[in-house]
Amino acid sequence: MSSSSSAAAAAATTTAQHYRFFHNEASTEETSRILEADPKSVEYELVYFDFSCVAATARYILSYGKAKWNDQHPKEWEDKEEYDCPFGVMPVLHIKSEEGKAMLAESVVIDMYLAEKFNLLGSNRYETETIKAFYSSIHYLRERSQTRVTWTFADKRQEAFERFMKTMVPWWIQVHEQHLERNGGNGHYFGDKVRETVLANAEMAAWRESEDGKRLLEGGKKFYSVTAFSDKVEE
Ligand SMILES: N[C@@H](CCC(=O)N[C@@H](CS)C(=O)NCC(=O)O)C(=O)O
Repeated sequence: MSSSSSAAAAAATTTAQHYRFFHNEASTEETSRILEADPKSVEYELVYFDFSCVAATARYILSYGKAKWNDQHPKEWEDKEEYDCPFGVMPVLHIKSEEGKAMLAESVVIDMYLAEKFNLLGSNRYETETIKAFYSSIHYLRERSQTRVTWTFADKRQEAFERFMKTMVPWWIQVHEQHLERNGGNGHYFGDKVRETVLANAEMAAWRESEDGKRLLEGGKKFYSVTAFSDKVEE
C-alpha cells in the first residue's frame, strides 16, 4: 500500500470510528424483539436539538400515544453527540425495554415506526402505503423549501422564496386539494375512520400547550431567524 493510500485508509477508519453503527452486542432478533414490544412496556428517548422541526411529528405521536418518553438535547454536539448518531444527524430514537435498547435513525423511519406502533397507519396494507405516500409528499415540500429557500445563499433567498411561493406551493396545494376533494371533503386525505383532527386531540393539544412544546416551537423560530431576509434579521 502506498503511503498516500494508507493515510487515506487511516483517515477513513478514524472517521468511521466516530459514528455509531446499528450493530450492537445483541443479535438482530433480540433487537427486533425490542422494536416489536408493546409500546406500553417500553420507554422512548428522542434525541434532537432544542427545537421542533424534523422531530416535531415524532413528539406529537409520542404525546398522542401517551407513551413514556423524554426529550434529550445534545449539549456538546460538535464534540461528541454527533458521533452517537449513525449518520451524524438527528433525530435518533432510543427504545428501551427490560431486554435492552434499540436505536432508530432518520426522521422518516422514526415517524413511520411510531405511527405504526400507535395505530395511525391505517387498517390494511393499501391504507398504510397510501398514508405513507401522503407523508412522503408533505416531506418532499418541506425538503424542497429547506434546500431551495432556507439554506440558499443569503443574497438569493428573497428571490428563491418568491419563486417557491409562486410556483411550487400553489402547485402542491392544488394537487393535495384534489386528493382532499376526492375523499369527500371530510378534512382527511384518505378514509374517514379517524375523525378527530390533530389539534382537537387532547394529548397532542396538551403537548403543544405545554412549557416544553412552546419552548421547542420558539427554539425553531430563533434557530431559523438566521435565515430571515437580510433586512428583517432579528438581532
Ligand atoms: N435525513 C435526516 C436529516 C436530519 C437532519 O438534517 N438533522 C439536522 C438538524 S434538522 C442535524 O442533525 N444537523 C446536525 C449538523 O448539521 O451538525 C432525517 O430526516 O432524519
